[in-house]
This record gives sequence, C-alpha cells and structure tokens, in this order.
Amino acid sequence: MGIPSTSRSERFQRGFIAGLLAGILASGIMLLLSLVTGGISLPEALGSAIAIKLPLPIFNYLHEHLGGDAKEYLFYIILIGQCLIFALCGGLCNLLIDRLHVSYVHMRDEQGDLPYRVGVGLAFVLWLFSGLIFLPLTGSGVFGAGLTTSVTTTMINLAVTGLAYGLIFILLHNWLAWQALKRITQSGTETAAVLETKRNERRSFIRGGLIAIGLGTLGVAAWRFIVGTGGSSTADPALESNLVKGYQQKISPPPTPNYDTGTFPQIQGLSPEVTPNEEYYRVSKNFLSDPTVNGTTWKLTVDGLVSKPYTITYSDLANFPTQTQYESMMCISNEVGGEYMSNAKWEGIRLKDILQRAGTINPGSTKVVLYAADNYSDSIHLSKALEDTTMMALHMNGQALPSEHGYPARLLVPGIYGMKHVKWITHIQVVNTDYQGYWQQNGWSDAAPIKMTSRIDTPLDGAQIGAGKPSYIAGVAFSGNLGISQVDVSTDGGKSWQVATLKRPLSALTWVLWELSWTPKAGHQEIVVHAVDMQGNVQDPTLAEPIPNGSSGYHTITVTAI
Ligand SMILES: Nc1nc2c(c(=O)[nH]1)N[C@H]1C(S)=C(S)[C@@H](COP(=O)(O)O)O[C@H]1N2
Ligand SMILES: [Mo]
Repeated sequence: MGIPSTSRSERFQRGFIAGLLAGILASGIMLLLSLVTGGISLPEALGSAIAIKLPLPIFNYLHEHLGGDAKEYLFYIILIGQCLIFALCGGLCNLLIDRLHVSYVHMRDEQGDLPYRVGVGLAFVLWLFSGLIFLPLTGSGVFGAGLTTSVTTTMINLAVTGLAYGLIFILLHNWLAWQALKRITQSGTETAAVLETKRNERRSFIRGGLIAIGLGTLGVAAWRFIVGTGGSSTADPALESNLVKGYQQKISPPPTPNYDTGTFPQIQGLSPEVTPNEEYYRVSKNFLSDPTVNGTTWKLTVDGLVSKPYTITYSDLANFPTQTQYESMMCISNEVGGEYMSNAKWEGIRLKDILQRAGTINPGSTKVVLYAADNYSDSIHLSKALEDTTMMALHMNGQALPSEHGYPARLLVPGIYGMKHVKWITHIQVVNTDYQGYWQQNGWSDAAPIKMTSRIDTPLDGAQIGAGKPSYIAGVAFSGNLGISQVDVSTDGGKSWQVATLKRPLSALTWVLWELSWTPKAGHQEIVVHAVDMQGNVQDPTLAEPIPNGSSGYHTITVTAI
C-alpha cells in the first residue's frame, strides 16, 4: 500500500486550498483576538502604515472620492491579501515538504497525510516572520514593541493565530488528501478498512479541536476579565490602550455619536456652549495695546492677482450677502487642557464673495494674504479661501465685532488654528507665492490644522470632592472642522474607559460638550479624557509642546475624594 501518486501541481493546489480556508479562519481569530485583548492585528498594522506613508495628493484623492470609507476598503483589501498569503504558504509548504527528500518518510505517512508537528512548525515560522520582520517593517517594532502596547499580548495573539492556522491547515489538507485517496481506491476492500480507521482518527481530532478552541476562548475571556478589572499592567495603560485603539480606529468606521436626548444637564463648572464675548479667549502679538480701528474711516482693499482690484468702506459691506455660522476657535499655543479655546456665533461675508467681486483670479494664484491694522499678516491657501465656511466676520454673538476681537472685520477659517483668523483686516491680496505670515516667520506651522483635543472642565485638577456622592465629570472636545463622534473618560488613569454623553453640537465647526455621571470612591483618582473625530481618528496621545504644530496629549487631572 503506497502513496497514491499525485502531481506537484495537485499537491500545491491541495496545500493552497487548505491554506486559504485555514487562513480565512485564522484571520477571523486574529481580528477577534485584537478586539478582545486590545492587541494589534497584522492588517491593522499594515493599514495604518500605508495610511501614514501615503503621499498627500493620493490620500486627498482617495479621501475626496471614497471619503471616510477609504480606510475601510484598504482594510478589506489587506485582509484579502493576508488570506491569499496564508493560501500561498499552504501551497508552498506542501511542495517544500516533498523537496525535503531525506526526511520525507517522517513528514508524510503512507496515506499522504501531514503530521500535526508540520503545522506547529509552520505556525512557528509564521510567528517569527510576523513578529520579527513584518511588524518592524510596518513601523510597529519587534512584536509590536514600538506601539508601547504589551508585547506579550501581541506575541500570544500571533502565536494563537499561527497555531490555529497551522493546525486547521493540516486538518483540511489531510481531509482533502483523504478525499483524493477515496476517489482513487474506491474498489479496494483493504483500503476501505484503512479509510475507516482514518475516519475515526479524524472524528476524534475534530472533537479535540473544538474543545481546544472552546477552552481557548474561555481562557482569553477570563484573562481579559482579570486584566480589565484592576490587574496591573507594566506599560502605561492609558497610552497602551489608546495607541492601539488609535491604530484600529484609523481603519475602521467611526462610532455613532452618543448624543443626549435633549436632556443634557446643567453642570456647574462646565464651559457654556457659546462663550460670551467678554469671556472669549484673547490672543494677539501686541504687547502694549491692540489697534482701535475707526469704522467710519476704515477701508478694505482687495487686490493682487485679480482682474478688478477694489477698495470699499464699512457701509459698502452691506451690499454683500451674509452668512451666520457657529465656529469654535483654538490658539496654536494652547496647552493640553488649556483655556485658549472658545465658541461663538459669527455673522459675516463669505471670503469667496469678496474675492469674486474683484473679477477673475489669475491662473497660477496660490494663496490669499490678509494684512491687518496692527501690521500683522498671515496667508491661507486659495482653495481654503474659496470654501463656503471661510468668511470675513463682522458680528460676534449678535453684536458688532468687539474691538479686541478684530473690529471691524476678522477672518474665520475653520479647521485651522486661531492665528490664521486675522483680526482688524485692512487688505486682502491674492498672490502666487508661498507667503509666510507673522507667526510662521517665528517658526510656527503654516498649514496649522487644528489637532483634536479634549478638556476636563470639572472637577478641577487637585480638587477635593465628596466620596460616594453622585456628580459629573464634564468638559469640551474639539477637532476643528472634523467634528467629534465620541469622548471616552477614564477614572483610573487610563486602565478602563467609559463613553461620555455628548451634547449635540451647534454646527460641524464647533466644540462638543460632554459629560459622564460619576460617583467617586474614596481616595485619589486620576481622570483622563480623549476624543474620536467624525472620521474615526482617535486623539493623539503623544505629548507635544505647542510649538511648532500645536500641542497634543491627553488631559489628565487628579482629584481626591473624601
Ligand atoms: N491682526 C491680528 N490678528 C490676529 C492676531 C494678532 O496678533 N493680530 N493673533 C492671532 C492669534 S495667535 C489668535 S489665537 C487669534 C485670537 O483671536 P481672539 O483674540 O479673537 O480669540 O487671533 C489671531 N489674529
Ligand atoms: Mo494663536
């Protein structure tokens, strides 16, 4: 009784099919593990590496045509790729074993079966490859060490995935081999007996496999439970879970906002949703005094690379259509948890309309420069200048613009830090150069997109609060023009997180008020907050100083409950 002769291509095919099916199952297990244990899965690692390295024009193109879905598509494409690689591994493994003539007899028994130790070996090779080569190549470090996620979790997850793949592969492969054997020896009674014993062996293996998978799942759940409830972790847990979450969120759909049902509570210490003009943050370069512009003599000049430059007075502005919008602003020099962030209702004229009045804009124009009465200037890109929400504001919360906020006219450019919101505008100029403004000449970012941020307004850092008394943790979260879809709050320094309730924002350009009901236990508590935007990006946990691109990191406070 010998091996039924099979061709190389037949063996490759058998390995490929077994590898593909095993790969699909193993990929499912991998994703499940990354969800349950918070570890990173390989498609996520690769997906975020690609998302980060993608050249900006391609990224913009994809974003324009696929929107937030682009990340999802990328994820599925990579996932399919991973299954195909698993399949290829199966096919190649099957061929390779035939090549190892010397140990041939040990690697394959008479029926053409592969012993399970081949599967374990395959799992080990894949484990080493993904941990030592693949993850470092995606920038995640050896076994995900660069993620500051627990290396052990990644090692275990990858090992479980690899073993699942290896063992399922052998199981399927042998089943396929058995089917082939059955076809070839349909008449032989002697072989029928062999088939019967093999069938029994297989049944008991399947039973064993199911029990193993069941126990494994239980084990993971139990371990998760232990780790999740007060188990101590070596790495900074806040950083760990959030960074991993950051990677996952980058390529998965954003959460549905947990908006209140019109019952957002009045909370003492929480910022008012609309900042009164007197309380609105104030920043200017002027040490001694800001300019006081006389509205009756004020003139606005629009010129540069336009066909019909013009100059108008304040009363001429009444000829333009107006637009009202809520928009929050934040200064690029705002520290994490800082006060340089406010929200107002603005009324004014679209910059687009002001430029249109100057005729046609020369082809090749790149930027629009805004000059102010205090010799301040800054520029924005022409495409940004033509957006519907970019405007010259004349009113703030229903009043003429207060002097300190730029009377008679200031720029609003949502999504970009406060410094580009030029106050006391006197002159608007279209240019074809890369004009650098006042702060840029001092080393600050020119693009200056707002970094997502979240702030705990109440309780205050260092406060003493009543233990066992129901109270609130509340604050604001802001991401420029990207919106906020979720705010997570931790009361144990980032070990565990709870989803806060959001107040439905006044517009897509404002901050979002959030709250979490809370009854503190006695003792010191470390409260941490982070947010997720409407695209599913998670706030950056990396601590960064404001200069040159704006601060980042999670607002963290400590309170004592007695
Ligand atoms: N003309 C002029 N505009 C300016 C500035 C300035 O110094 N001069 N400061 C900018 C900065 S850094 C910020 S954060 C915002 C602050 O606007 P606010 O004082 O109305 O909050 O205005 C911007 N516009
Ligand atoms: Mo600023």
